[in-house]
Amino acid sequence: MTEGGPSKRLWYRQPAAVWQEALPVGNGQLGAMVFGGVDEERLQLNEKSLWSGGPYDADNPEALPALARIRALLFEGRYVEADALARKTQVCRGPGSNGGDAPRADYGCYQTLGDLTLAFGGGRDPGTALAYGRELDLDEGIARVSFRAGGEAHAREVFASAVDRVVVVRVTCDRPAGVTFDVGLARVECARTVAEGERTLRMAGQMFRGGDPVGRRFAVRLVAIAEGGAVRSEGGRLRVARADAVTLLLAAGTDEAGPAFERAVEERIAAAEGRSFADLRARHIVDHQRLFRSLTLDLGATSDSARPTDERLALAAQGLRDPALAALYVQLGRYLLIASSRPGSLAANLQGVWADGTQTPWNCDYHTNINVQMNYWIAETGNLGECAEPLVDLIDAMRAPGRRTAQVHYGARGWVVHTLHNVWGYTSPGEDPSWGLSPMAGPWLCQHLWERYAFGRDAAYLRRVYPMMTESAEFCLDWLVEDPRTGRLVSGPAPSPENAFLTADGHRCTITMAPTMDQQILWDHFTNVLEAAGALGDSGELVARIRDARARLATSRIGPDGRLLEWAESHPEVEPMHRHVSHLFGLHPGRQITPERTPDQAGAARETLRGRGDGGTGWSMAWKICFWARLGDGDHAAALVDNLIFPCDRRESGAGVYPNLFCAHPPFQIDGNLGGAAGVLEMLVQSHDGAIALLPALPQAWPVGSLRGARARGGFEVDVAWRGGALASAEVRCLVPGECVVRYRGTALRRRLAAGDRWTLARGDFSL
Ligand code: FUC
Repeated sequence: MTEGGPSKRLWYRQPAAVWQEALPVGNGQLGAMVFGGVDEERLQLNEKSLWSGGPYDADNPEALPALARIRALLFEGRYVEADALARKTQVCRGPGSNGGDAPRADYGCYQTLGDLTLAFGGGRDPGTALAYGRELDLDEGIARVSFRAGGEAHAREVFASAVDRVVVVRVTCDRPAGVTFDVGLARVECARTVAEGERTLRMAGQMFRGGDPVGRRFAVRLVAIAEGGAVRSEGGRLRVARADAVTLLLAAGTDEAGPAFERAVEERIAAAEGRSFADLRARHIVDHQRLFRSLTLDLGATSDSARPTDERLALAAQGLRDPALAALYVQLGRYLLIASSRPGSLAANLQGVWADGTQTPWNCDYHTNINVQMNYWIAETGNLGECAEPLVDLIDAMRAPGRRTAQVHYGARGWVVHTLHNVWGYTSPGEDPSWGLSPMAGPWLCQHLWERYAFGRDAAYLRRVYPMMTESAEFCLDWLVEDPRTGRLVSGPAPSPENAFLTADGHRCTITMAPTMDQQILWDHFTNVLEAAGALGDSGELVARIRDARARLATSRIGPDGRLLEWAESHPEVEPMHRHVSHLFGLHPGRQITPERTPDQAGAARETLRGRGDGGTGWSMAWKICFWARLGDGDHAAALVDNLIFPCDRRESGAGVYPNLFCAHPPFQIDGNLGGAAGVLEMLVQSHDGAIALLPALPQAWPVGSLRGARARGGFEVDVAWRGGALASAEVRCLVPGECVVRYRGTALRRRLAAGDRWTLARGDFSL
């Protein structure tokens, strides 16, 4: 076992009994959950593109003819009729995601690749293994298992190399010839495993598309390399006998990579075989640390911080604060993004890349009314910008199907995507408008295109993504209509995800014109496009139309109870504590509402959050950390950090974290991991409002600490250290020349910086 430090290591004194205790490794494309059994090791495998289903045209020709009528009904306040007509027409054609149960539907489902099992066969009882330890070393990106049995020291290491594109398993024993085990590779359906020669297994198959296994093809290749002893194949398994040490190499691919995918898999194994284990491991660590070590975080520790992770969680449930656990949660979030989203891989889905079974929750797809966006909130601030590349690719690939959906559903130019998206290019609405109709999902996604530029200031990159942004803005211009009552431009019909309201006569409805979230997203998107146009010198006709439209957008309003209105009118919510807090988009991740520039709206946002409460699903609590951080209330944000990093089995709602710190919606959803991590960083450094704000929401619970390597908009890297709850020192490193404004507790300092400049600041500089 290594001494990774309490914020860079998860560790346990027993093997994983269930999936939510196993430890994840991944390289963007491949994922493995390591169980660490004594007698049998199980690695549950994933390949990011392994989906059932296939492309399917779900665009609904009945949508457009009904659109104007629904809008007219809504403007007249005839919500019930509008809702009924929307339910009939503003939905997909066919079963869509089939209520989240689509393994055998065209929509499809992300599924397990299968299990790699190592059966040690000694009949060893985990209880008799001594000094058992299992860890995930976030700093090296390696999962480890070690124990003593029969007087021998056994050890395993598992990692997923992004450089060599293989999963590597190393099995060792301190006694020569002490390694003996059988290797199996299997999948519950649609796959066949055969041995090739004496030391290779090949598993291949084809996924279901509809009722038949005629969908995506896949292949897995595993080779066992023994040092000493022997390997032979028998009945589709490999038998390793009396080796000193063994390295297993596993590669996998699907026909998503093209018809020659099987050859590519073979080539990856052949290339990896040409390297020693030490070489593969060293290359992996260098590659992983290049990303992982770009940011360090120290929030302080207690005497309990060095205890096993599950014990730390149990203490957290008793109300004991372990600030290093929050730091660990941040670093785990960064680790999970590195492991599930690398340039060239598909974007991180609802579970990143790790998902077991053939019916995964919500088909483990891309949900776009909070989830996939939240996955990437930590990419830029957490100094992992390159990990956002798959999201850029995902958005780019939505455009072609999204143009067709925009035409068929709305007669609009540009591209649209709704709440659901899968690897087959699904952009139609979901089966029910209350949750499935999020026409502003595309503009929301485009925020990430802009953010990548805002942080990196790479003009070549901006030129690449600018057409995706403007084309989405073109959709918005066609989609917006004038509210006959106010003359303002409004979005709709659309829900406020996924809340419902009561009409004056007590009916439950979900669809309106001008839901607050949509209006805020539109402002944000138009603002980003205008700033991008400015950076690229585009002053064309489209830009002028966007500027005009932005000035005419309906804006957020404050209700009689002091809260921000969720819908254009003041309707009572059916669920006042609803998990979504969509109407605060402008506070986070948007930048329309800030305590400095829009104090009234910020105050209304505060009331809104008080009304919604501090509970909710995993991602809901993560979002609330971000909101309170943006409101500058560190103690409230920290209370939500505590709420989030709480053992989910100790709470009726089931929300919190599992023993392996995977976030529980429930079930596991990675958004809460990545969004919660982003929230903690948001408490320490912000840069959305024209200045780098140092410690904008530092809670009393973290009086001493430091953060190094955070990224800020404008092309800066920031270190900050604090003592006694106050700034001790800071350094801003300039990556892109420009003016830099740093703010601490209301005082702003300004300096022009050249690339490479380091600006060192002390507390006294802010004349405190
Ligand atoms: C959104 C949320 C749900 C869940 C699902 C995957 O629709 O409202 O809570 O996270 O995505």
